[in-house]
Amino acid sequence: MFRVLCLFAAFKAGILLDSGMLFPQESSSREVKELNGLWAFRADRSPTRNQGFQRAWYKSRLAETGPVIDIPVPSSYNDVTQDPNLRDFIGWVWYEREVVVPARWISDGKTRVVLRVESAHYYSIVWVNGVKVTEHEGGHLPFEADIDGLLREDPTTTTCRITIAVNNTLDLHTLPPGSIQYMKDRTMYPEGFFVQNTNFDFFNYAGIHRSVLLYTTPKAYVDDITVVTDFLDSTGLVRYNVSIQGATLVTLKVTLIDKDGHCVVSSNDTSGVLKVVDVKLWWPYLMHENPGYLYSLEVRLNAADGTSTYEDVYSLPVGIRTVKVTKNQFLINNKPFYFHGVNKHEDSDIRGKGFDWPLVVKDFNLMKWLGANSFRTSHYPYAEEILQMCDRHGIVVIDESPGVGIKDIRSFENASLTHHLEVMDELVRRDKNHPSVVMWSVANEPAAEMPPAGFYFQMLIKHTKVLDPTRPVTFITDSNYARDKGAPYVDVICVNSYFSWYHDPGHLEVIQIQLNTQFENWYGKYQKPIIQSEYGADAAPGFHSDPPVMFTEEYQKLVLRDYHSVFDQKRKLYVVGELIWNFADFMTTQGVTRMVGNKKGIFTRQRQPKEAAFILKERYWRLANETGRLPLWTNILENQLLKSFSF
Ligand code: BDP
Repeated sequence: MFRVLCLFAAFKAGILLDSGMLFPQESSSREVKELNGLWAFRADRSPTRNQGFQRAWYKSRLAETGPVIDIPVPSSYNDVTQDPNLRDFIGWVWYEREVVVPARWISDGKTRVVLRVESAHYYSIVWVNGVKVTEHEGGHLPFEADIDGLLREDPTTTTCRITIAVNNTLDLHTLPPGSIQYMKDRTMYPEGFFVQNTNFDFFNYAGIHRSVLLYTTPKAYVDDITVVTDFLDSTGLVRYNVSIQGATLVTLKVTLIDKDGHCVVSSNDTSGVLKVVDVKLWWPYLMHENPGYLYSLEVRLNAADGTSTYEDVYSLPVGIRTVKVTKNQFLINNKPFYFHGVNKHEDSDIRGKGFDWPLVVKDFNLMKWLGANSFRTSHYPYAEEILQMCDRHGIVVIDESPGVGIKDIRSFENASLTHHLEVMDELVRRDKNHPSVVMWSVANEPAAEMPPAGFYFQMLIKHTKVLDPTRPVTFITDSNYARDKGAPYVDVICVNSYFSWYHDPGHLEVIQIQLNTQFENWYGKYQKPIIQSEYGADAAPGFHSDPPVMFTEEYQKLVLRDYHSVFDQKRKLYVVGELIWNFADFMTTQGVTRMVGNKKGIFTRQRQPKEAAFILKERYWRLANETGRLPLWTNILENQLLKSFSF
């Protein structure tokens, strides 16, 4: 009973945004039309970047107001042409695509048509047939507009012209923050010269990075579903809440279906607790023989108004699991979970941050090859399709907001905090139902020592816990424990450190002592579980030296080895995870410390292993063997692996 009460408490908190953001899905009542492919494109190169608005480029076909080029969606626009000015462009760019809308979507009067952009970086304005339908701030989360009303205004035309203007400029109150600096000295810089300054270490790729699509629902529809899960002995508990739009008189049927398609339990209420006998829990990869078990929650709605009847069907994948934190453990389904994983970026050759299925599948195969059971979405929310893969494969996720590079004191002002809170609303609203997401990270390495940081993080973390009281919250720190104003409020301490790299470069002999001190200090002060959320070293692939020097593959391997020996002592006490920086090399802005990007990947940007990858692979499989239960097929592989290493 107490558990059920807790589940109810979780629900009361709710989500503050007033509409849902369910992933678009085809069903017997819904259609999806992807608008991916080539879009017409023009960067507004006028000195003010404002010509597109002055000349109302959205009012007619883009090709009628000037030259256009082909740009693929999804993709960053930066690396697909030979034009250096487009690679480094700052300001408004314009995308346009015409689409034929099925006539029945408009003629039947019962259909809601939604235009959805999964992500466009950073600020977007959207027009349909020249009429503004929405605008959105933030480069990593979806936004939508209902457009059927507009389409019905002229039912004779089924062609609709979608224009999206996207601006990548970052200022002190955006997330991530940045600033524009104008260089006015004409003896040194050309007319109109300016730069975008940022305090983060990845290329500010821009454009429409994920799918754009049209989808339909009936006018009366399932707007949102929230599930929170628990279990008692062998009975699973799925507390659910369905929110409906477009009708008040509805009948509802909610059915939980297992993987074999059998109905497990059902209900006719819009909210309640479903009891699942002989529950199959959702387990992480390498913690159980059968990881990533998903039920499906089918919600079927029937509604009527004076003239029409409506039926809507939506199926939500549901993994039944719990997450808890003690003072020295991270528990999944009440069992200690040790994160042995990676930090990633959405980043690859040519595509930049553009979503790409072959890349996603390759990365999952590499993570599984490595024996990684988790990753952090450094330093922004990733595509929801990636979280769906995590749900299915049992890869555990620390879900991070784009709060990276908050270093200027003005970025702690109210305007920034308000936006940061909104971003957390959007993030939790999108990702709350993913069993793979086990913790929210509100920021990476903010200037936590600045006076306003304490209030800022207290607000942010409190707010996130109200949005979702069922998951722990953290922010990632690189500060000294004594200066860190956020640490008192987090559930898990996540620390980044680069001993023998940014500190004492070249001195491998400091790693063990400094890492030991780091852990003892943090744990001594806060008595909370600790994750080493970043550590690593750059290695230019193919660079070798013995004795090792920085930037060689040997040096990267030795840094890992020394960190690992301390992790092995502390993981028996209170260290609950280690995430290498980084899974793969990635692009950064140009600078003297970066040679064609950041080379701390254990894989190259093309996803080929450096020597360090094999060190990590050996370690992660060994950890999995000690801490988890491997599936049958991995035992066979593991035996082969053990034979090839001498421990
Ligand atoms: C960390 C940052 C990460 C950087 C990394 C590095 O969190 O974004 O890429 O340093 O310098 O402090 O490689």
